[in-house]
Amino acid sequence: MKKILALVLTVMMMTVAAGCGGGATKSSGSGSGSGGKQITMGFSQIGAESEWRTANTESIKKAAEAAGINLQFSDAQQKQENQIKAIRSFIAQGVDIIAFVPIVETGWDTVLKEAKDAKIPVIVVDRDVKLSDDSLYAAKLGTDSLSEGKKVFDWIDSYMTKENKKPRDGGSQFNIVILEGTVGSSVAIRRQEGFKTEMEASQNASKYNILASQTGEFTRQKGQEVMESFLKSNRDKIDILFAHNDDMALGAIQAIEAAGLRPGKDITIVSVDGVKGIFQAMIEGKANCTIECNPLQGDLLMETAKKVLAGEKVEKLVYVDEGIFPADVAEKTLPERKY
Ligand code: GYE
Repeated sequence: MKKILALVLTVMMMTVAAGCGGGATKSSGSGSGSGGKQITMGFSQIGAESEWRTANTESIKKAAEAAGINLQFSDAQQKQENQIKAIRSFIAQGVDIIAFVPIVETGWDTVLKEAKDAKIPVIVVDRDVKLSDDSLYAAKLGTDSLSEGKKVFDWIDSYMTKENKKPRDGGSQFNIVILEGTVGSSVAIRRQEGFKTEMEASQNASKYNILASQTGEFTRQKGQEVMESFLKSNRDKIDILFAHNDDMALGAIQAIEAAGLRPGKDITIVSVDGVKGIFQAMIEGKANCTIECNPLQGDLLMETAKKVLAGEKVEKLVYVDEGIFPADVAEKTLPERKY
């Protein structure tokens, strides 16, 4: 009797633990994974902070369904501790494989060691992790944030030159403000690094000055608030906004208009992601370019998971494809955008 009670309690605890960190949902994928047995994947998503993240989640859920993989999905609501709890509950449940988007790049060694000790392979998705031991993950899938940051500067430099722009304050430098992504995330660190190193290496480096740079946490609301503060102190000096994602750029556009300035004209705006909202803003002449960062990683994740579980060799690091979309192609491109 005691054994039955203990078993019932354990199952109840695991069910509750799997729900930690907000919306744990389970998709009842049909069909089978590798070797006939249906694969169960524990997936820890960081939250729903942007249009990009929503598209990333949708892609993963749809791909699990299509691949016949039983997805245990956990939403960490922007908290690393909820991700760690979710990964521990996946281990307790004995899932076949774990995948997660690391909200920040450090602090994962202990829990990934627990997964390794439990012989559960781990796939890192979208963002990057800093680990003491690369054997703690089977594969990393994502996008090249460093390259995205470099592309932003290169596009801005070519645009300011081609358009023969002049600094708004009559000085000799274009003043840049930057809305950074989540503090400590690999994406924010690398996009900033790529932008700055490309600017410093440029023959036009002396034409640019970073006036202010602050996190807008990848959200539209915070992007608007921080841009309001930038404008309060430097309304007539800002020439360029680099937003680490489109959502913050969209929030900043509202702040720029509220300050009586013309986004996309008085202030040149370049951001990263390529979500539909920024294409609409570019069509309206309120933004100038978006550097694509592809969230549609679901199919690649499921395919990689099946290979890992089948003991097949997989690339340790795979980047998904991404392009550059200036305003002059926005109208014809928007209809074919998938997110
Ligand atoms: O740029 C942003 C999201 O990790 C690449 O996170 C992703 C970033 C993306 O909130 O919109």
